[in-house]
Amino acid sequence: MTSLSTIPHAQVLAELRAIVGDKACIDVAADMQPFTTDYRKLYHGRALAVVLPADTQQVSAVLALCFKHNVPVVPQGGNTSLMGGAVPDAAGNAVVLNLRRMNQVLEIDVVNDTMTLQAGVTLQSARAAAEEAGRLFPLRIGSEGSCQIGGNLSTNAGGTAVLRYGNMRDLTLGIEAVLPDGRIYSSLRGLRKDNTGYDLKQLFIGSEGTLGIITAAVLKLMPLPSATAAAWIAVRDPHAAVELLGEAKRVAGQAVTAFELISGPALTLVLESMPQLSAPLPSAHDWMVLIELTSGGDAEGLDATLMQILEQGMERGLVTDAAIAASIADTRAFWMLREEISDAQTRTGGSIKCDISIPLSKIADFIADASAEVLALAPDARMVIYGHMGDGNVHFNPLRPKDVSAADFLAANYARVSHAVDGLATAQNGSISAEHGIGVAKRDDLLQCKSPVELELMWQVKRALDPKNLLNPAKVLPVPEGMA
Ligand code: S2G
Ligand code: ZN
Repeated sequence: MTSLSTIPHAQVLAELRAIVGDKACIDVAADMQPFTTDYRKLYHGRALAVVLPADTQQVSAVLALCFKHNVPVVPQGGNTSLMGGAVPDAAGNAVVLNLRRMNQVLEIDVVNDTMTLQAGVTLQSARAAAEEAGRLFPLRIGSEGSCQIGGNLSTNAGGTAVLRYGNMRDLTLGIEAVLPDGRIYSSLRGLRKDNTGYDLKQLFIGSEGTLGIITAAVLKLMPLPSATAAAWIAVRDPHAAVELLGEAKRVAGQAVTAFELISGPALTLVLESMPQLSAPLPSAHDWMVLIELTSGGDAEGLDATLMQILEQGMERGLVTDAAIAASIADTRAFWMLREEISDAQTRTGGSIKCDISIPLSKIADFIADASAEVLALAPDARMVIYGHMGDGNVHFNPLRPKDVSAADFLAANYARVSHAVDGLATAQNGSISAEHGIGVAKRDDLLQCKSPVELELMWQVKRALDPKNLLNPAKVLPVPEGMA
């Protein structure tokens, strides 16, 4: 165990217990395991201790102690990171600081349309609290039952409603965060306009716990839609999907809430993995779209709008079949098929995750080019391609063939396939991580897609806020050659 600490670990543990209490300080390896292994069970770290602080003051005291004694700290919410961003490395000298005990909704102001809550509130609880108050908190991702608001903020989470409502940066008015030295930064103001100096909250949002630990936030609330219309549509190809999206925006404008692309292999994977689910269309298709419209108006009007989009799509040869949700249960069934794609990959193993965003005008060509490159490298890979086409973001996740083990498929293909796909995205001025963040999985890939000036600036910010490099060390920022 390589220790950086200036005092014996036993003393660190004693001081941690004095801050958070015995029960909230775990140091038995077996008990720490759920906190030191990532969601996809790809990263298996070790920790000096896991602490579960009850409030911001305890977070501050823990960070001040660790800063004083050079003890690295790994912030953790629901531990649903796909990029290894929320678990320690194998050195065993870090403290994992898990926020799940800080799970209170502090205020809902329905006149100001804001919700103030602690970072450890799960996304599902936050959405439920908003709905109880007659409002919508619109962030929607499959892991909502376990992911926490703090983690959604630290990765600037997106999900399936970004097209209409934006991502966490767009949904946040203020945050509270604890700096590596224990100082508390607070901008918990519910103001939609505040031009008083730098917008510091945006430094912490999306920084993956490397600049400060977000402990609370003020989030925007939206009107609860009174009408929802959804359809599962078979489209000719991704180009047709892009054209159909243009038609939907022309006809329905802001009402277009979600527009998800799903490849045939992605749906097949879900149906094979969950045989109790029904296929949404009578026959198989190479490309499909799940579209959802919502509005504050009447359901009949919205249904008519959806029908108009489908008729136009049929007339223009973009749409070859469609199933329209006849009830909320149908809509939920469509979303379950879509949201199961992620877990079905985790259960199957051998998924090469490329979370790409590309200008919408180029996304169809990218899908064709990347598919050709991947199939040249791994001819039998299952082309699990799906996601938020409306935001120019697709999860381009080649998956192992059934007769090849995950270990063999990843060993043979992970590096070259992800390099090829990321390289194509970068060449199109796209992003190699649209919503999942960098963690450790994509850290060194930033050397290929970030300019030296961008990396220098990020390191300058990191050094200014975390001069001892103790907070979530070795995450996000690669060390450029020659840099000390
Ligand atoms: C999605 C979930 C993570 C994954 O389903 O939209 O962001 O497995 C993904 O790709
Ligand atoms: Zn996604």
